Amino acid sequence: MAGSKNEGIKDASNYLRGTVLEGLADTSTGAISADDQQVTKFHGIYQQDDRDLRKERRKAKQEKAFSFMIRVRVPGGVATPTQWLEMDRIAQQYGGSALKLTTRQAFQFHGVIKSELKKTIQEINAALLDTVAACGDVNRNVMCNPNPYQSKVHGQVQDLAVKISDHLTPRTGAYHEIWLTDSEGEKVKVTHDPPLLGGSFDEGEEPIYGKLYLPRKFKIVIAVPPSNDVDIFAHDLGYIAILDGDEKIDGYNVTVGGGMGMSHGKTETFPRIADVLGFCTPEQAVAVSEAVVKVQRDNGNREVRLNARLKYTIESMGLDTFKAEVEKLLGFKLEPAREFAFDHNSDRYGWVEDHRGHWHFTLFVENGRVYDTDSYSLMTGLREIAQMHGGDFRLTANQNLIIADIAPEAKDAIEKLLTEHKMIDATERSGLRLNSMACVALPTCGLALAESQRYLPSLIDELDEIMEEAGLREDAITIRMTGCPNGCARPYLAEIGFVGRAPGKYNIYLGAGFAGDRLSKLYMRSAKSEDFKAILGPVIRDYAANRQDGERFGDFVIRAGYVKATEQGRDFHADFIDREPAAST
Ligand code: SRM
Ligand code: SF4
Repeated sequence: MAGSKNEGIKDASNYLRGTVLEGLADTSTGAISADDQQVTKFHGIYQQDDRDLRKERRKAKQEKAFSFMIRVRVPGGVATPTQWLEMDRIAQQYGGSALKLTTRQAFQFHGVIKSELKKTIQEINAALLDTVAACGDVNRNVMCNPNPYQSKVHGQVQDLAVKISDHLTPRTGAYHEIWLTDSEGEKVKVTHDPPLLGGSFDEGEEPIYGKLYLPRKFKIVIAVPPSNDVDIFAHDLGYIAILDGDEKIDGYNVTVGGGMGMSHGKTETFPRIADVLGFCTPEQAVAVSEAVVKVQRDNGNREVRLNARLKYTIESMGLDTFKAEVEKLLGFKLEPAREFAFDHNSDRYGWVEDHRGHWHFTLFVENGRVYDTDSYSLMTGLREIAQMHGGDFRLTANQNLIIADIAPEAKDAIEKLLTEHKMIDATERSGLRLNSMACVALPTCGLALAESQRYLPSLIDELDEIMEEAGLREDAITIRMTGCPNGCARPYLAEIGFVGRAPGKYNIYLGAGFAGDRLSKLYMRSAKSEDFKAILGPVIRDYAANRQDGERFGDFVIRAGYVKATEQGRDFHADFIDREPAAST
């Protein structure tokens, strides 16, 4: 058939079955076939290998140290204490005693070996969570603003996230057949039988997606202004809640065509800020998601995978034509978009009391990594909180965690645990660190060109010396790093962004909007990590000395002429001024 290799794999997979079951039964290797690696992504599972071990394994003539990453879908990022405890236990048992909170409000386990993969998935399902459609060319985890204290409408937004997620979940029975069966093919008893997954084993049809699913991944978020903590403009489809007073949602502005991923040296790829398409009522929101997905299904580029995301479909169709196609499927016109304003895209830390007198604690989790070290028992502390917590946990889109809905009488006990395990201290980190994010990168990510989450913390130590000297310790500046240009920590929406090009070398981007509403611009290409202090020191000092009242770092670097503003993604690569890095000090 015509189309990219992945289209052929989807076509031949019989609605995402492939030969995964046979591959799992093959004990001669820790891997599965290349085609099945594409199929298992739709089930939330990625084959990886430990890249730190590649050299020695090659020398010893052993196959790579294969293992699997499992992504658990958590619509809206809400997990119960029981689910938290199960995620913790599964991480201890199968996932190297570490849990990852992702930039899309999901859990990830790394290092799960093939022989334990099926058991792990079954135990995740037994915890009333699942991994279906956490990855792959389908709609993924639906995100929403996680802050329950922000207004009385949070519950409505969370409900919509779950509704859209359920509506767009693939219906194939493949997930059941492969993961929720025993070696005889008999269905195993798990308490969570994802309700919308066809349920019947021979159901093959996909009413929304069809046989080839979408041309590429698809991401949906819901934001409640003024907080843009879900980075709405980075996603294929978004809903901006428009409130009627502080108790009711009047409807949503619909955004389309955001995305971060690009490839170095390929200017036909670029990050893009989503456009506002119009306004819909709460009752219309699910239908809008289906219509947008279908227009992308039928018009997305299936030949060239690099240009298959919705952002490129909109660039090639034009926004007006795209909108007309969506409205044709809907059978009604979207209303004109309403006024809205965002003021930040990162999280707000510490204690907040809500309108019912309940408490919520937003905890800084550096790069979303939950694990214990000799000096910081984060994982143990959160386990002890989960054992006595009567509210819930909320994963944020900035890889942090809200211990939410704490009754007034339980607050002291939770605060005691937060203090004992030094989690309270974590919220007192510098402004730069609290607004930082790094993607996974090495050693598990097969696409990483440079370090990210293992490097950013020490870079922030260095930059904080400059910030402190300049009197900026408490100042919030968003800083994000990724190990490659795919943009998993949304670096092009950070005021300072580092994007890996090679070991120890990064592109530096400056000038994104603090509210996540403007893309950054390349400031220096392939800068060496040992030069970062010398490169950024003068800019930070200039900002401290010459900023205007309330001026954000991202706005200052544009006004001061360090970079030109990027109006929209197609201009992302324009106006780059090639500079030599300042000499190292
Ligand atoms: Fe991502 C691929 C990790 C959020 C854009 N991403 C990957 C893979 C699976 C690598 C691969 O394909 O082999 C990474 C696995 C690394 C590992 O070892 O865990 C990976 N992405 C992540 C996570 C875990 C980063 C993190 O540190 O939190 C995030 C998981 C989110 C989730 O729960 O679903 C993650 N990825 C994102 C985001 C941010 C977002 O969506 O808000 C983006 C940019 C937004 C976007 O989609 O445009 C993102 N990831 C990509 C891309 C580029 C897509 C593109 O359009 O070009 C790839 C590569 C690809 O798809 O081919 C990718
Ligand atoms: Fe891997 Fe690149 Fe994503 Fe980082 S940005 S996790 S290196 S794909």
